[in-house]
Amino acid sequence: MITLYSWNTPNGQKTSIMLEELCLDYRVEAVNIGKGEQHDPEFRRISPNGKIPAMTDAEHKDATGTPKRVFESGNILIYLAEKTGKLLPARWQDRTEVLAWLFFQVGHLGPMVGQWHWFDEGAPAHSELAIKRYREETLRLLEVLNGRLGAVPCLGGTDYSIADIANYTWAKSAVEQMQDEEPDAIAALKSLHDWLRRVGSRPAVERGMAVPTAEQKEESGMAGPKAGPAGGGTVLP
Ligand SMILES: N[C@@H](CCC(=O)N[C@@H](CS)C(=O)NCC(=O)O)C(=O)O
Repeated sequence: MITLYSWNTPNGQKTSIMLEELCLDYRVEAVNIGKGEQHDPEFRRISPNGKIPAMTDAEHKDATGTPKRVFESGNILIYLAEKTGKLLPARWQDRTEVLAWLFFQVGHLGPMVGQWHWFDEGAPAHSELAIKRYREETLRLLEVLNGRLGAVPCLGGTDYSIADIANYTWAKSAVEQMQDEEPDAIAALKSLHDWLRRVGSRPAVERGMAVPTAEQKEESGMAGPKAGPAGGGTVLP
């Protein structure tokens, strides 16, 4: 049995969409990052960097009977693709294109949108320079996606893959966030909008976007709020 530790954020939703696409049996532990549950020492044994999403897979246990841990959302997508032989092509010419767009999200789109969001809404002090820098970079990355999707139906080429899943949640969030500020620039991204509609209408994507549900949050047994610096604190093995 797989256990997914997650919350309703683009990185978390990437992994629940993947599990839904693969029709795998999994249970959800909701980790309320607004309350600091990501700093729980028990959780950090699974996710050493104190971030969601993370996962355990009881199909593979070590000598002590501890299920295999899998952390970092991009790694989770690759792990699940390799476990099932789905959504990541085996042919190297196709695989390298899918992985390129996966890493584009992990290294560019996610961090830029995340920083833009934080400087715009979460930072204790206003920095126009930082907001401008991350907003412009986000828009540029959306334009890169739009260019690619003008040439091929899916980011990896012809087939839907983990590259589409990874970029979907972040592109959706960025487009929604930028719509009011840059309406003309966002409206011009026709191929991106078409892809967002196509990916967003997949039943597995709709289900994955809703995880953790209110019910899953209620059932989760995290010990409660924990004090701890964002992304810092004691490093556990
Ligand atoms: N590189 C990581 C980033 C994960 C990440 O930043 N997760 C955020 C939610 S989207 C989080 O856990 N934030 C809590 C915190 O920073 O304390 C991944 O792709 O899994």
